[in-house]
Amino acid sequence: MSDTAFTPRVFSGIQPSGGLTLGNYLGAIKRFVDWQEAGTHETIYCMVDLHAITAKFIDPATLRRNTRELCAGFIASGIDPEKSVLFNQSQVPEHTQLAWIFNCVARMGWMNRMTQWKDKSGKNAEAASLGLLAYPALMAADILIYHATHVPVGEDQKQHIELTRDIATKFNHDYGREFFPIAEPVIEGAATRVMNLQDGTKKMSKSDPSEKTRINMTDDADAIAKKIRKAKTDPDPLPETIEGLEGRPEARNLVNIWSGLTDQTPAQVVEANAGKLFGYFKQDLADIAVDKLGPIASEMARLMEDQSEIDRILGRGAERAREIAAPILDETYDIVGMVRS
Ligand code: AQP
Repeated sequence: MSDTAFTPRVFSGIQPSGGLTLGNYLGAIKRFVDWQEAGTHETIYCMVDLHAITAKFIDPATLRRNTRELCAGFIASGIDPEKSVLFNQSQVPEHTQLAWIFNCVARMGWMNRMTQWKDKSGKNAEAASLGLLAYPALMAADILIYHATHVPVGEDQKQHIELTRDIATKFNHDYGREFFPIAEPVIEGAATRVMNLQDGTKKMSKSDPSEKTRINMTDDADAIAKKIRKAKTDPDPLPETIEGLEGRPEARNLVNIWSGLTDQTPAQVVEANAGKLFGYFKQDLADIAVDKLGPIASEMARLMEDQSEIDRILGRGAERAREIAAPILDETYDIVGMVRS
């Protein structure tokens, strides 16, 4: 395997820790589809089920359902399992095998500095799982087991990609080989950080206890419209220019969502709606959201009726993933000095 020339390859994953949100769709899946359609890179997308059990206990039936529903969400949004490799992480054991090597490369100080670890372990880090602390090393393995060169993610994952780069750099340096690529995070567009509908300073999250804070990709038209109508805003109308949204996080968030759904820039959205009261803006935004998301939700429901077909797609995806991952793991073991007979 060449030490310097890496196949242009995109990898990204989503946790089946709950139902897909509009944040996951705009910040991740919609952009995964763009990479797939651009055809410039091989595209590999994963349901990271091993990550999903790091933060809190998930009932096994729920985890299985979430994983299949996430797969349906990928496909309904435009990921074609023939064009992209689509699979769940636990069916490709090379991820955890490489993660062990990376656990021995990463330093405790690096892991302790991760903001997601600090946020999710909260005030009682002693009670958090070891898996939650090690999460970014597994994520580095998810990416590097495919020698991925580009990783499209939302803003919140930037620090983990930086850690992936640090792990690759240290491995390459320690073993004196340019074996792992230094993967580039790709964080683009207006909707890389979709915020909570009730608090514009917090990220929209699938595990937030309140349903009102997020739009789920399985929500029906009524639920979408209601959540947008009830989204928190301030009393002022839309400003004349984008600068007028400064210090108005909830207003900015709705403009970003409009932008993400329509592919207009936030400045164009503001210009087209200047002076409009939020009551009307939210009504129009609800119509746009229902129009875009409704067909995805219906297709997800249709796909979920045939779970054996979803399992077949995941099984085939895992086989294709292993064809890439297994030789990279073998060579890693060889570089590290594990006897292979
Ligand atoms: N609100 C968001 N805006 C933009 N992008 C987002 N992503 C997540 N939330 C937003 C992006 O979606 C991809 C998959 O994320 P994940 O499911 O692996 O984990 P997460 O970032 O922790 O997402 P959640 O919804 O907040 O999950 P929980 O609640 O389980 O922690 C990533 O590219 C992420 O950036």
